[in-house]
Amino acid sequence: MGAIQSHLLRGWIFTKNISTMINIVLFGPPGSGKGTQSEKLIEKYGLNHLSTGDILRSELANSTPLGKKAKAFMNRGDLVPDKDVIEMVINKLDSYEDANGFIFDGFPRTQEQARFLRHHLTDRDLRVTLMIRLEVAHEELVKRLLLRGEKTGRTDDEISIIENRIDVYLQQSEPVVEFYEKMRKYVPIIGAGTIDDIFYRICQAIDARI
Ligand code: B4P
Repeated sequence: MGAIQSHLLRGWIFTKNISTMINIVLFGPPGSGKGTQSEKLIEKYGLNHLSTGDILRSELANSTPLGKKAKAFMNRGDLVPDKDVIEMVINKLDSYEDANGFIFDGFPRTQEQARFLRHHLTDRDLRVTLMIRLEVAHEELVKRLLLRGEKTGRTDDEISIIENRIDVYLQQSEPVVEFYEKMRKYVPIIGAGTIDDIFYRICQAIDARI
């Protein structure tokens, strides 16, 4: 039984915790600053970080069966199939012992993943508090990712792969906005400017909801 489920069975203190949990979906194109802002949000709100990109890179580095399968998709800048990502997320969520909530960084990226997350949370009497999309111009995204590629050697930060990741985002991930818009959870945030200015805007949006 997962940690979140067991909390549900342990009386009012845990029920109270659950009702105050903050679950943020941090969404946006590659290079929009999801990872950067997640680090700051985790510190401020005491949340667990669930980055599907980070988990997949770790699977790849450890040459696990999932990592071997994901490698080709990631190297092209395509999405890893929903079934594999969802299975991976279930395992990860069930491994957390305690939390004020989660930052879902780079997940969901398809409507199928969004539907899964809603069901998974609803089954545990939980919900997404809000979905924040970081909005950044195309040229700025490319500039940031090329710079990161130079600094870190991350292999998918290469121009043709970056362009494909942005196309994939526009075609396959953008419809996720509509999913959360219908639920009145969607908040667009300008993702240009200094890291601290963007963080301030995100915190204002979160604080207005909690
Ligand atoms: P991710 O790791 O999620 O890669 P990403 O979308 O490029 O986002 P990332 O977090 O790295 O970048 P950020 O916006 O923080 O995914 C990698 C791959 O994994 C995908 O292509 C896909 O194949 C697979 N995958 C992951 N999740 C999946 C899912 N749910 N389903 C299917 N497949 C999945 O940008 C950070 C860069 O911008 C940094 O260099 C930072 O320093 C810079 N930056 C941030 N804020 C800035 C600012 N204000 N000014 C200047 N630079 C800034």
